[in-house]
Amino acid sequence: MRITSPKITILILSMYFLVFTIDYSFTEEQNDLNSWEVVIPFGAYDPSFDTPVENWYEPPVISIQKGDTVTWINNDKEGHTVTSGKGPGRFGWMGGKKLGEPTGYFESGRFMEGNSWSFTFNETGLFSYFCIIHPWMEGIVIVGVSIPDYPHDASGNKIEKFPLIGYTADGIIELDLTWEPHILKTNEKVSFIYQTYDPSTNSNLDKMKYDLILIQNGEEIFRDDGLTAIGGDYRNYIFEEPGSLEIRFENIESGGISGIESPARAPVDDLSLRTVKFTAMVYENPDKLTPDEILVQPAKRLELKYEILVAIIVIPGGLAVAAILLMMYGKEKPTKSSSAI
Ligand SMILES: [Cu+2]
Repeated sequence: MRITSPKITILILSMYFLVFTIDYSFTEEQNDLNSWEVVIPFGAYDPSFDTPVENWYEPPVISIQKGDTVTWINNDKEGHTVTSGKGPGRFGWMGGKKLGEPTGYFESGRFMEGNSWSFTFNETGLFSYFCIIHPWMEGIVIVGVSIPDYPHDASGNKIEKFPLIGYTADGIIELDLTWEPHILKTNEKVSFIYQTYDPSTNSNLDKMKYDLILIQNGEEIFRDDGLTAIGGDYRNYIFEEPGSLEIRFENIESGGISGIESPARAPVDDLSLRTVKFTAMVYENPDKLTPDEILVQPAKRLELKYEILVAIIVIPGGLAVAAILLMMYGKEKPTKSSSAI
């Protein structure tokens, strides 16, 4: 196949613009690990639609870790505050001249042009803030917790390897448990995968009945019964909250006839002996902690700019790529008699 140079140029340009556009939309201001800057740009004092600012606070939403410090720098010509709480937003302020509602968690007081104010966040959560002098100015700080790169049990011990192995109190049944992904996070699907064994022979026990119970922060959040049909089973779960977790298998007993002879097949007098417990920690997911409030930012410009980017770069870029692919493969088709496509 031969591609003429103008086509290559178009292809490269399209790719460049696509990549450039994608990069652009994910650009985030990030400094040192523990210190962050938010700039109050020139024009933030002005609530009108032709104000030169793109955002009242730049960036308007900042995601940090617990213990990090945020410094707000005033580059505007008027004094501003950084006040925890909910501002009325530009339209709320315009409509009813309402002022915001401070929560009292942090309050910078007025600081003037060229000055800055810092606050260290030692609590996790979503904190909105505003300027008490110019209440249309709003921003958000999202404080997550640091997620380790390995899983923990509920006592804070590192889980070194999977599967975790547990035994019933009577020693008759071994239960091996693993979960994917290994680090449990909120708002992300987890698969618990487990198998039952006869520890005396190390053979897989099929058709074992069990109840699976998930207890998080002392509260039962999931209960289901099942059968390890071919010696194993699994359940999926999505955690909504972070915190300590107990994964408990109860009432494990033979659920049917099997080809495998084992003491585990015998009737059980005391099912309370047939429990296996594991623990784990669920972490707050910093990637899926989205603000539940939408900020009204200064100008419609932002959206417009995005639309223009899409219209003039992404769509033609995509079309150019499609066209080139069509030209490349479209032309080749008739010449290839035995295509493996
Ligand atoms: Cu202000």
